[in-house]
Amino acid sequence: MANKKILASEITAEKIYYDRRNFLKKIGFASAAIGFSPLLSFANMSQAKKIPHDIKDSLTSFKDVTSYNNFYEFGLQKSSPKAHAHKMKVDPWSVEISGHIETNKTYALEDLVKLASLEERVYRLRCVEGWSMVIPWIGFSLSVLLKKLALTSRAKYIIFETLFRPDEMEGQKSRVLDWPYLEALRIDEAMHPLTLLCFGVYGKVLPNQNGAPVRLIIPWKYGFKSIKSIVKIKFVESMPKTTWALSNPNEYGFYANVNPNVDHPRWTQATERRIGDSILAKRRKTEFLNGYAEEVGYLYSGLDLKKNF
Ligand SMILES: Nc1nc2c(c(=O)[nH]1)N[C@H]1C(S)=C(S)[C@@H](COP(=O)(O)O)O[C@H]1N2
Ligand SMILES: [Mo]
Repeated sequence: MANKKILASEITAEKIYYDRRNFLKKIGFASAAIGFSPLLSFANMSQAKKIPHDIKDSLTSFKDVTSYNNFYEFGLQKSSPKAHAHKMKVDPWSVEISGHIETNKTYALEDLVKLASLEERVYRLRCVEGWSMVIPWIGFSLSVLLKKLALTSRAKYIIFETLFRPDEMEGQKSRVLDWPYLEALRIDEAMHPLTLLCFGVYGKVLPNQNGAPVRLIIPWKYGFKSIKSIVKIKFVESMPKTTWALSNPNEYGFYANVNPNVDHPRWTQATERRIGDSILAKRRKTEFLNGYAEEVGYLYSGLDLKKNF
């Protein structure tokens, strides 16, 4: 009886996925024809090169990373994305790139992921609501992609757009936000090597609730800048209006740099609750630029961060 239990728990989702693929291969189905994206396999992700980091805190559990989420396209509760994101179809997937570049370009996901070898990077994620996690993301620097595109001199900002498909993303049927979800960065922020184009987490392809199949991670900014499930990228000349800044400009700015010295109008940003800590644990001190000031502080020299929050 005990034995049987162990065996059952060993049959993980990946194993089932793998066995099914091997089986289909043996019987001669092309993986593309049956809707797998062979380049985004578990095997790819588990081979990502581990990049050294100096975060001493332990990783947030896989369970918390994949079940306590913000993805308003699937509802407002932290549990909504996990409950509903499986309805989003992520294969086929492509990313359309336009604006101030020499020629517009569309990348199939399979081609995008091939632009560079994948890396596993452990980053802190600090949500504007006051909680944080430590997460092993997989991807490569967004700069790899940007260097392949011939930007014109008018490309000063980069806009990202999430999938808009209300039939699969039921949260989009309500007007809580102005859909599709839009985020943007200054080009120098986007070019910074820490800015990650992310395809996986914890050695696996991104679960839908974490923004499959491709999202952004900007570790020194509040989580809402790290836009999920990207389908469009556009280069523009002037600072665009982004989703959260549009919905409440007094509370959410364009920059959204993690800053313990600039409070949200309704709560402090000086401390945070690490997801997974005991209810009795003390809140942790939030670090300026989420602890990445040495790397990215220069981007904001001369900028009044109280005004440009
Ligand atoms: N498209 C889209 N991207 C999004 C969000 C969203 O609601 N829609 N939520 C953001 C917020 S507020 C946070 S904190 C992070 C959460 O990422 P995670 O669920 O993978 O931890 O995703 C960000 N990206
Ligand atoms: Mo967030």
